[in-house]
Amino acid sequence: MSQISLNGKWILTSPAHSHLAIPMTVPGDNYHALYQAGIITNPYMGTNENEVQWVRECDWHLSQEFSLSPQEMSAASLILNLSRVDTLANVFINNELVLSSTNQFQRHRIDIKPFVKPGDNTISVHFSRVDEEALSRAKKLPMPIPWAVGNNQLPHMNLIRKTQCHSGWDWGICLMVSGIYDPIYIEVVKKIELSSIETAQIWYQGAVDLTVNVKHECIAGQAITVNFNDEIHTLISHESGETSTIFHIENPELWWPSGYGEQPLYSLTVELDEQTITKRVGLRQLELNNKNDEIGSAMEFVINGFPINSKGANWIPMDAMPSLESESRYRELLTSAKDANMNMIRVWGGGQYESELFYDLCDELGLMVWQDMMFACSLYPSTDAFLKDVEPEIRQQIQRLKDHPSIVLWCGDNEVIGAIGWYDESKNNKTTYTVNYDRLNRNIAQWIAEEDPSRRFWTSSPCNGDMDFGDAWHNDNRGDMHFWDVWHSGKSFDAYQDIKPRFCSEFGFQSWPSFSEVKTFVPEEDWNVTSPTFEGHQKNGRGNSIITEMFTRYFRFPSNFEQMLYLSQVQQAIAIKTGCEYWRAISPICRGMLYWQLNDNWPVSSWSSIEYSGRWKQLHYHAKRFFAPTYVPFEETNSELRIRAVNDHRTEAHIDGTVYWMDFNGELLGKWAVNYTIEEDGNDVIWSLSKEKFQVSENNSFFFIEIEVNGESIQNTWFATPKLKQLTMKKAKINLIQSGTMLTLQSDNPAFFVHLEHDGKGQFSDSSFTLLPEKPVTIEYLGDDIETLKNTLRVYDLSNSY
Ligand code: BMA
Repeated sequence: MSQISLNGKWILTSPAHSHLAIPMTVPGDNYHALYQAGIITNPYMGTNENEVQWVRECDWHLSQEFSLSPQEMSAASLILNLSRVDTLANVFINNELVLSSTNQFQRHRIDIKPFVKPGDNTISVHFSRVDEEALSRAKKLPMPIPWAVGNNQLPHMNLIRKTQCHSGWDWGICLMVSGIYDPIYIEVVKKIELSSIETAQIWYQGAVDLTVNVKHECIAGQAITVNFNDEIHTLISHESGETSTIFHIENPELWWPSGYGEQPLYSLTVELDEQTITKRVGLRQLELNNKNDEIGSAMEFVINGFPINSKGANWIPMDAMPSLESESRYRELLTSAKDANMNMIRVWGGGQYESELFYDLCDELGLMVWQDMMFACSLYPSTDAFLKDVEPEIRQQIQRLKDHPSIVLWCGDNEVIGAIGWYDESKNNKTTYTVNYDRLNRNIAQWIAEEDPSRRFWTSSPCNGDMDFGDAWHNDNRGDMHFWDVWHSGKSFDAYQDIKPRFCSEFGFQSWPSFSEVKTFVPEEDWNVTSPTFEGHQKNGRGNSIITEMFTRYFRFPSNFEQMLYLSQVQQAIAIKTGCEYWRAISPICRGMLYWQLNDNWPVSSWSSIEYSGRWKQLHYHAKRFFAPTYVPFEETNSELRIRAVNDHRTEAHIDGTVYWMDFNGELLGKWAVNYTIEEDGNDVIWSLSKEKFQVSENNSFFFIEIEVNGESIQNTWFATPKLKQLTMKKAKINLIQSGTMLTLQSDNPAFFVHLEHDGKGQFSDSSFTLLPEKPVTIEYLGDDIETLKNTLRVYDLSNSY
């Protein structure tokens, strides 16, 4: 019997709208339910965001009936499990208050046995307005605590423990959702409650001891079985409420980040009194190397003794309407990350501690997780009341997550140290606000250290290191860096090459959505980058101007709306590639790069490389190449053009390839074979050419390398200037032959950023690539919507964008 699920159909009502009673699926949110019931229009379409704001100005009630059998009623306790309750919620069982919850990130386990009866029972959850509570909390503060003006559309959301981007962000719609986003259930405890399990690893040469600690109700004498990888240990419950056992594993199969090895996961199952907890355990050693060196100090993750080049992107919540989170979408997004050769994801502090599913998938796919605590871009109070709200949140989240092998770091927040310097109140009183920061942050560090001594705590992202409250946006000697000089400060793309970050955890460049994506949310009369819909779906004040201004710097101005969309994605890909390619070329100085941002939570113009629908932008195809474990970045010195080989593998790699020097008519000016064996974790120059040799034809020619490594082919292209508008590029005529899912492209002239797009689902094996004349390329369509592919397939390239 063990669990009674309360998931499924509930009824949503609002005291402000007495006529309204609609079905709502839990787990889920009220906005989605209102949309499904036809009460509101789809908030993501057109300018509808403005029309649906009334929803946050009401209280909302959710209720459901459930029934209990006499047998269930005979249980010792009936534990109601609630998590991700958003946010200010009173929970009633048969009209009696059993819980007042004020923090979306806390979990609750309440024995409701005293409140229920055999037969029919009612559970109801009353959500109250968050904006009013925030205002009233702000009035009671001992000093003003600045909130994220410019991101949030509502004031003081930093005082409420709710996903910070719900009230809008510089890529995010303002949807103040409420609801319950995790499964809700009653645990039937016959005699003794199984509360939780946790593991710890102690490593020896070639062996590991895995301790399994079981927490239970303080009742002695009950049998507990612990099954690790089919080895069974039987324990007896103890009156202290805790007992443990150790499994010794010789020659364990090691868990590795993607690209470095496999991700074996051992099963662990604990059973007590018909309650079961299962986990999958990855065995791996983890270290964060911050040792001082001749530059400053390292920022290098070391797994199983091997230094890792962390490559990936920042993650935001997958949907502004949590009802739309689903296993298949988590899987699709995270698989897309892995497919682009990423091995790390940063769960950004303005979102949410992710669902179990997210971390299970990261374990499975070998995606390391940099986990922020949920604080971002605002200041936060350090009052007793606030600390009291946050402490259980942090402790519970760490307990919940710490057995995931993918998680490699606990980070205190996103950009909160930096934010001290953003707001007038704190700028003018830095001492007070820095002390205030440290009071909260020090407590968070302490709670985390107590819950998980196995991982490092990192104060903030970005941060120069422990007790360093300096400017980590501009110090590239130590710690992690957020480098925004190109996007927010308007520097040119090559500014990425002016820094040598130890670990760049944020840097980004926006693009507009693809034409296919635009068709899903922009009415045709608004197909214009300054239309109301387009401007409503751009949340970064100067965003559209920056994109357009950058066009004028680097490109010939695109001929129409559709080509503007295409070119914005070329531009984004070039920007991010410029940074990543250079930072890989300086490895091991730089040991990590996570661009901003992987995904979108609604259809919008943003820094993402994957659109809301799951479609890869051009950047994502480029990332697959520039993040490849063995890659060939170009490098320019004063006198030479060079190609390097970088190899992240734990074994040597053999590179076989050709370098082409060609003019824009397709005339070959030079050709070199490259054959090179690059050692593990290696970085060597494998080809070079004196600049004098090609200076005369700089604007008339380009370099191209194609290599085969481990059976995969990777290409890279180099232009003598980032100002592609100056090149003497010829119009390309690209011929496409489709045979089922195979698409063969051929061009008369060299064609660049050749990009395939269609309105259906499914990626291509490659896109946004260079196509040389007389070298046809065959691309595979990896989806199953052949009909849409046939009808809507479009081929773009740079020469035809103007
Ligand atoms: C970063 C993030 C976000 C923001 C992004 C783009 O610093 O932490 O706050 O969305 O910049 O401005």
